[in-house]
Amino acid sequence: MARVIHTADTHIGYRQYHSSQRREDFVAAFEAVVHDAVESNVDAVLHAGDLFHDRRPDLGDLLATLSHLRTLEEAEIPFLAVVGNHESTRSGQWLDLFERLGLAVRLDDEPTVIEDVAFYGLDHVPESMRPDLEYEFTSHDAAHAALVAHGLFEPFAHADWDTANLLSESTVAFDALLAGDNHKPDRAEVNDTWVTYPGSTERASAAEREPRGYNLITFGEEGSTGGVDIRRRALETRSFVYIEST
Ligand SMILES: [Mn+2]
Repeated sequence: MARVIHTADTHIGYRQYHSSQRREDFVAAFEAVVHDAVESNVDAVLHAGDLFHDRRPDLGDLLATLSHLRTLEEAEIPFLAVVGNHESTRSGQWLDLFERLGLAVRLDDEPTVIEDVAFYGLDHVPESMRPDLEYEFTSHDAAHAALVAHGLFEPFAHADWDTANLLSESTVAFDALLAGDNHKPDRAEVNDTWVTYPGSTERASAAEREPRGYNLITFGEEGSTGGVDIRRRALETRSFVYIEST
C-alpha cells in the first residue's frame, strides 16, 4: 500500500496582477503542500508539471523552491516529477538540476517504485509531435502502476490528447493517470483507469473559482475502484472578490 500526494500547476514565479504579494502566494501554496506531505507522512509527492510559471524563474523563487524540496528530503519523502509546458526549456530542465542535487526524481519510461507502486512519467509533448509517441514503458513487477503526465487529457474540457489511445498503446497497464495542465480539479474513469487532475494550487486566473487543492491518493485500498482511492484536500488561499460586469 502506498499513500501519495498528487499536485500540479504550482506556477511558482507568477507575478499575477503585477503584484509581488501574489507572487509570494504561489510559492506559499507549494510550501503548504510540502507541509501537508510531511504532516501526513506520505510515501511520496508526485508533481505533474508546471512547478514554475515560466522557463526562467528568478533566483529568489529558485531558492525558496530548493528550501521546500530540502524539507521533503529531510523528511525522507521523495519528490517525483515531470516537466510541464510553461517551464520547459531547450537547454535542459530545472528538474534535472534538482535531481542532480538529490532533491527530485525526473519520472520517465523506467519505473520508479515507491512501496508497491511503479511510477512513470510523460513530460508535456506538443500536439504536432504526438503521432510519433510510442508509449513504450519498461515493465515492472509492482502491484500497481501510475503514469504522471502533463497535458490536456480527455474526457475533460479543452482536451486535445486521446487518453483511451494512450492507455491502449501503452506497454504498461496503468491503474491511474495522474495529470497536470488543466487547472480544474476533476477525475473520470477511462477504460478502467482513473484519470485525475488535482487542479492548480493557487488561482492562476479569476476563472479558477473553486477551492484550490491537491489529491491524496492511496494505492491498494480495499473496496475502491482498481484499488485506487482518490481524495481531494483543499488548500487555504487568499479570498477573491469577484465583480461581475453587467
Ligand atoms: Mn499550468
